[in-house]
Amino acid sequence: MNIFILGPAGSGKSLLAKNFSSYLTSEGYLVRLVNLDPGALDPGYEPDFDIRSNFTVESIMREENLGPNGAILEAMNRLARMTVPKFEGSDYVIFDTPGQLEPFLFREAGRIIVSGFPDRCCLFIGDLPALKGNLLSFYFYALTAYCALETETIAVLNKADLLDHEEIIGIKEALNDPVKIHARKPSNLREEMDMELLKVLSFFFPPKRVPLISAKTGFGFDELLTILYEVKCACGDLT
Ligand SMILES: Nc1nc2c(ncn2[C@@H]2O[C@H](COP(=O)(O)OP(=O)(O)OP(=O)(O)O)[C@@H](O)[C@H]2O)c(=O)[nH]1
Ligand SMILES: [Mg+2]
Repeated sequence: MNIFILGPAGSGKSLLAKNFSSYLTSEGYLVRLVNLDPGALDPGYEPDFDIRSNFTVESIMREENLGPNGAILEAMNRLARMTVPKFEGSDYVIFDTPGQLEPFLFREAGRIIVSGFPDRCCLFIGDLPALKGNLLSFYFYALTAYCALETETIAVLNKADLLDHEEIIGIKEALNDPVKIHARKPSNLREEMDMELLKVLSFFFPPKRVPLISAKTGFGFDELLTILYEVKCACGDLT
């Protein structure tokens, strides 16, 4: 299975790529690690394939006289045109991606890159301490990935080690019953809209499918792997 780790800047994609790969290896799987972030100075692991051996954001900036955002767009276009090794025969190939999500989600390049891999899914990583008061926008972002990439997407809340036990319980309760995100009855149209949207979004991201994890400590990795088994399951009933 090809697992694309996506998420906003600093959400913990690279650390998850590193530590979840080690976890899968320790579980007996054959794992390959691919760095698709041409802007990374040091992803923190030794990838089996590294896009930086073809180009970096910096080299494109110099060659094409572009700024950093233009260069990352050009990098993603180049990536969409090239052949990334498939590592067939591996159980899991983990792809680390850039924190600049726009070229992945709002341009053709992301879909072209991802759709080159038939047996695939995305992990959409959110920074839980930063998002805990705004899970709605996280769901929207994850849903954008799901729609744009036409790929099964698992919303994953990372950095759970930075929350205390009570906060974790509170978040789990809120995920299980999105309406509870509002402690009181909606008092205006905006709150009512949030509540209705959360109900709809929980259909795409069922509570049991939104693991709270820590890329740092490995908390939640077992749960994440179980969800990946379910995604692989041909039955398709993921609730
Ligand atoms: N406490 C804690 N820190 C984490 C966790 N995951 C990542 N971090 C820290 O968050 C920071 C960003 O982590 P990265 O793995 O570089 O995040 P990224 O999403 O790859 O960042 P970009 O590639 O720049 O978008 C680093 O300081 C990590 O050590 C986690 O689960 N818990
Ligand atoms: Mg990274």
